[in-house]
Amino acid sequence: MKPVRVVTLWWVLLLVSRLGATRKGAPEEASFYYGSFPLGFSWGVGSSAFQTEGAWDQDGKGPSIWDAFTHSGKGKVLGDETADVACDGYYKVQEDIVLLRELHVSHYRFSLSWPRLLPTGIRADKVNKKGIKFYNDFIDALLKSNITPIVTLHHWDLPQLLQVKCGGWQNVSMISYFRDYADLCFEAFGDRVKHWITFSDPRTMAEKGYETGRHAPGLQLHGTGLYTAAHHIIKAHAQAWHSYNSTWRGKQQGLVGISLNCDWGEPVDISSPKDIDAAERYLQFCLGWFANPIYAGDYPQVMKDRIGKKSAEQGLDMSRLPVFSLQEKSYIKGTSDFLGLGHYTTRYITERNYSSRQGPSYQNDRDLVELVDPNWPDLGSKWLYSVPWGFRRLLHFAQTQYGNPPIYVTENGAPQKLHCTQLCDEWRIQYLKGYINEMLKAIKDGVNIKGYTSWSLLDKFEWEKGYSDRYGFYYVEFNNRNKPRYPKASVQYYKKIITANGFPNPREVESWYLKALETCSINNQMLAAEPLLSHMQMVTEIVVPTVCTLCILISAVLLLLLLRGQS
Ligand code: GBH
Repeated sequence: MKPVRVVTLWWVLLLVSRLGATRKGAPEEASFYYGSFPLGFSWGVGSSAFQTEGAWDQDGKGPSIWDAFTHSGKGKVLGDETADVACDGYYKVQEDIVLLRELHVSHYRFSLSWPRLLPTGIRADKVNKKGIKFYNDFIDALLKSNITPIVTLHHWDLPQLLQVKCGGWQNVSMISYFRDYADLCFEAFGDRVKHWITFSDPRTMAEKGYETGRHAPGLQLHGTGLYTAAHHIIKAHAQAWHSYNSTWRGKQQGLVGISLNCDWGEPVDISSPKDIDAAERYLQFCLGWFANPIYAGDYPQVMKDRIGKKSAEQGLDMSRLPVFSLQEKSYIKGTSDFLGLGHYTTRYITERNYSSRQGPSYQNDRDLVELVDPNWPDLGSKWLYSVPWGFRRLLHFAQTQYGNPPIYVTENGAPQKLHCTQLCDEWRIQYLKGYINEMLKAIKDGVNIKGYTSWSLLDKFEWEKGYSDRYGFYYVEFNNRNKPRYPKASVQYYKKIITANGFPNPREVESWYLKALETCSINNQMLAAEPLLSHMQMVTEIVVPTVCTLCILISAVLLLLLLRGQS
C-alpha cells in the first residue's frame, strides 16, 4: 500500500516514459469479446460472516479477534466503526435470500463464523447449538431457492480465545483446532454443502495480521510472524482436506479447496529481464506462497532462495521461511479439489534491492516496488484500479503454474466511486463488464474456469476501512436501525449477464446499460425518501407510544382527583 503511494510521484515519470517506449497498451483490451460462457457455468455473489452478520454476542456466539480489535478503542478502524450490527444479516436471512433470487445467481459464497459455532474455538469445549441451527436454516433456505452454497470455513474471524490462549496462527496447535472445527462443519452441513473453501485469502491474514498489524490480531512480528502463520495455515488446510477425503468424501461427494487472492504483477519494462524476474517474484510471493505447496509440495524456489539469503545476511542460523519435511510435502501436495481465486487489480512491478540491514520484512524479502499507471481508472479506493486485462493474465498464470486446475473465481469486485450518485454505480458496472469479459477470453483460451463470484452481495464492514468502501450490489443504509437494502444499477446489469450467460451482441449489451441506469434513478428517489420514512418510523415507534402512555397516565390522575372530589 505505502510503496505505491510513496513512489508514485517520482516513478510515474519513469513509468510513463518506459511504457511509451516498450508497449503500445494491452492489445487484448482493445477488443471486447461477444460470446457466451460454457453451459452450466456458475454465477454467484459472495460475502463473509464477520462483515455482514452482526449479532456479535447473540445466541451463544463467542468473541472473535475482530470483535476484540474493533472494540479496543485504539483507532484501528476508520471512524472507530465496529461490526457489532453490520448488515444485521443474522436477523435478515429471508430478506437476503430474496435479494439473491432477484439477482438470479446460481451460487452464494459465504463464510461460517467459527466462534458462532464454537464459542471458545475448541470443539471439545462446547458446540453452540444455536449457531448450528442458524447455518442449517440458512443453507436450507438457499437450497429451497435453488442456490448452491459455497461455504468458506474461515474468513478471518478467529475465535478470540484461541488468540489469547495460544497466540493464534503463531501456534502449531491451531492446526488441530482448525481440523476439528472443519470436521464439525463437514459433519453438520456436508450432507447439503458440496463446495468447501478452507481459508479465504490467507496471505492477507498472515501479512496484515502478523506483519503490518493493520488487521486483527494486530501483531507486528516483522519478517517472521507472517511466515509462521502461513506455515500453520497451509498445514491446517491440508489436514482439513485429508479429513474430508478420508472421512466424508465417500458419502458426501463434495469438493474442498482454498481461496487465494492475488493481484496481477506486470513488469514495468517487458524487455528488462530484471523487471520480468521482479514481476514473477511478486506473483510467487503472493499466489505461489500458498498455491505452490498445495499444488507442487513446497514453497516457490524464489521465496526459499531470497528469504534464506536475507536471513543469513541478517545473522540468523535458519531461514525465516519455515521448512516442510519430506513427509509434510507429500501430505500437503494435491490437497485442493479446485483453486479458488480472488482478484481485484493490477500493479506494475520493477526490481528494487533492499539492503538486509534494513531489518527483516516481507517488503524487503521481495526486492521489488509496486507501481500504478496514473491513467488507470480508480474506483474511489486507493489501492484498486480497474485493469481488466490483468485478470486474464493472472488466470493464465494460474493455469500454467498449477497444472490447469479447475478454478472458481471466489472474489472479484470494486467499491463504488465516492461521488457517484448512490445507487447509480456506473463505475462498478464498467468494472464488472470489463473483468467478466476478460474472464470469458481466458475461458476461450482454455483456462478451466467453473464459476465466478462477484464481490459482494451487500455493502458491508470492510475491515480497517469501516463502512467507507461500498462493494455491494445492494446499498445498505447503515445509519438506519433497520439496515434497509436498495438495489444499485449493477443488480440489473449483472442479472442480464447471468441470464444471457455472457455478452450476446453490442446492441443488447448497450441496452442493458441504459436500462440499468434508468432503474437506478428511480430507486435513488426511494433512497432520498428514506429520511422521511425513518422519521415516520420514529413517529410510530417512539412518539405515538409515549403520547399514549402519557394520556393514560393523565386520565388516571384526573379520574383519581375526580373520585376524591366526589367522596
Ligand atoms: C478482500 O481482500 C477481502 O477478502 C474481503 O473480505 C473484502 O471485502 C475485500 O477485500 C474488500 O475490502 O489499502 O493499500 O492497504 C482483498 C485483498 C488485500 C485488498 C489488501 C485490500 C489492502 C490494500 N486485500 N488490500 S491497502
